[in-house]
Amino acid sequence: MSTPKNIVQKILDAHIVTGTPEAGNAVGIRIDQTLTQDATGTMACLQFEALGFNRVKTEVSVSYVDHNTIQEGFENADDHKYLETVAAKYGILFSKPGNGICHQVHLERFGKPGKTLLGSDSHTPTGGGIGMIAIGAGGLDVAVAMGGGPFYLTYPKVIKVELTGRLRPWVSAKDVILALLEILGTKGNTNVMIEYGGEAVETLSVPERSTITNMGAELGVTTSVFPSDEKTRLFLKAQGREEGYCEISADEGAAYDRVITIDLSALETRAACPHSPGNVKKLSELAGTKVDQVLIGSCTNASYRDIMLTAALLKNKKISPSVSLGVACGSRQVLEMVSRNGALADIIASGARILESACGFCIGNSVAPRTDAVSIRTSNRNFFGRSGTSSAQVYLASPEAAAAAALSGEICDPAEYFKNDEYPQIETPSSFLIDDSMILKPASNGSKIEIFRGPNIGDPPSNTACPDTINGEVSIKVGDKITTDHIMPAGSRLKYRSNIEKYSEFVFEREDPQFAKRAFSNKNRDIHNIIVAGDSYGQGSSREHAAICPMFLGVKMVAAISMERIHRANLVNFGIIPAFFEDKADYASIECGDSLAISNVRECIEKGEALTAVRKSDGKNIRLNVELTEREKEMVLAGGLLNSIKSR
Ligand code: MIC
Ligand code: SF4
Repeated sequence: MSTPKNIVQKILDAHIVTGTPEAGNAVGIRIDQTLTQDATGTMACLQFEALGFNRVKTEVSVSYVDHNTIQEGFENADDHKYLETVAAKYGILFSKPGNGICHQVHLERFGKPGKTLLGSDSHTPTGGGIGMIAIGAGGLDVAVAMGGGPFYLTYPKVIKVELTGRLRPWVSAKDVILALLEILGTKGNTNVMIEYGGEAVETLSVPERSTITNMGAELGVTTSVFPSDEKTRLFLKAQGREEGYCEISADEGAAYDRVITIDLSALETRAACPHSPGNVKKLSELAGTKVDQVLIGSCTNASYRDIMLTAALLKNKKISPSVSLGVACGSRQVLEMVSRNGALADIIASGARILESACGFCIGNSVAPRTDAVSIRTSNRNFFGRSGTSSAQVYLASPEAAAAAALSGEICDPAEYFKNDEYPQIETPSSFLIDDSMILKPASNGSKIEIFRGPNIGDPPSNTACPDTINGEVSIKVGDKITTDHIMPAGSRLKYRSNIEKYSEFVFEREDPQFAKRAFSNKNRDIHNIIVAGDSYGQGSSREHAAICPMFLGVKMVAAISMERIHRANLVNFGIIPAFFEDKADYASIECGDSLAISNVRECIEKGEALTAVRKSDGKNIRLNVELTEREKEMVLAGGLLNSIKSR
């Protein structure tokens, strides 16, 4: 009899094209579906074009416009038109602005159990709620997958999260993932996938499962997946897509690297406190904190269930006069359904602002809170400054907790606040309102489609080959858990996503406003910039701009204690060496401005040997490990993936 397999192994093994499926091995997998969004998609599509593909080769590729929908100035509207024409030409479905957030819409209209999905957004694992292996990656990796190329990853260790019991009223899926964040934290979970199982799985609807897998991104795991079962079938049926259903469960006796049990009946409501999704506390400990702003929405908690629940809690009540409440449905499907059934009117009547079905506040491009405000949100990230206001204190919690805070004006336990009310039971509808008219189909023959290129659209940026001697300077030294939001701010800077030269002016803007100027001047004097970082560098988003813009400024190496998966891959894709301190004490001794000379760089990389950086001021030797697969070595040496493909 063959060895029993868990769900991760079943789906991955059915998609392997290169490598041996053993934890720690580099493998390549076939990608069935891709998604891109506008903030990363323009670069992904420029790269798709530069790679010379003439049609997507996946089963489904969808290009969503959901991030830069404010369209302040012409830049983003130009990007969107570019994306629309590229989609029409190359066989990609195009989801227009207003149709909803990529992950929510993808779950509703395209996700299929057993399939692989690669998305140029770190919350692509939302698809794990419907039984997919859904992975976030940089745009270049997604461009390759759209063209039919494999996606390379480390075959993961699998942690099983066994769910027992049943959620008590007022405790919700958000509290499950916050509890797991409390256990596993936001760092040290690279090359791991999480598989949910246990008797409680059947008590959670697909959107609730997706809230959990969505925020698995904050753990730093490659993805998270739920079984595909009767609940999955009913969800697909209600979306008119039952033919896409197949059952997927782990084999009896399947092995796991670790098992964590969470008893849902014992869970209490929680919130992630400023400034990390891993800084989790029980709501009872935070009760009484005055709240200025409440925002319900994002790809984590803006499903039909979440918005209906919000409406039920706000019905016939008024929010606290001191609170500004904003509600954004995750998709147009949700928005139209709650408009037609009257729930939206209950939300409006409570005093809420209705926001567009888009990323909006979550990416910090609108509704920034006032100075020193306390903001409680149902989204997934509360990194420093991400809301658009550096002094704001952002908490992440469930829609139940958010609604209670909006009504009372302070953080409180919803079970306590609503103790005289019945907990609203929101059933998954037997049929959702289906209208795909905002998803444009591509031309069957794209040869006649002309691509629109506004003045903002340039060529994809290029890099030079890796030098043999690094004449380096530590142009910035940062601490632990530096996120891509620290490296490459989004919010009001988002509109420059397609203008690398301009966007590069804002690298590490909040850490050190002089960094970009200093790095650029080093580059002009042939000094190679080195970023020095602590533990878990590059947490958070998949934005490859956090590699592209440093590359543009002449950064050749990031030397860190540890690094997160997507960001490390993006550095390699753009020819920046990811290096690791052999001795952590060297991290402590290095200072910004130190000159570091590294010789025989190419040879050491080829042979997989550690690099030795010599500090000019005192001659100290600092050993830096560079662990790369053969494929990655080729990319780093060539100065990035595009160069390595061209040189082949
Ligand atoms: C995010 O939530 O940080 C984003 C904005 O969706 C990013 C993508 C981006 O920066 O464009 C992500 O999660 O990958
Ligand atoms: Fe959009 Fe926020 Fe989700 Fe990122 S996390 S995709 S910005 S809603």
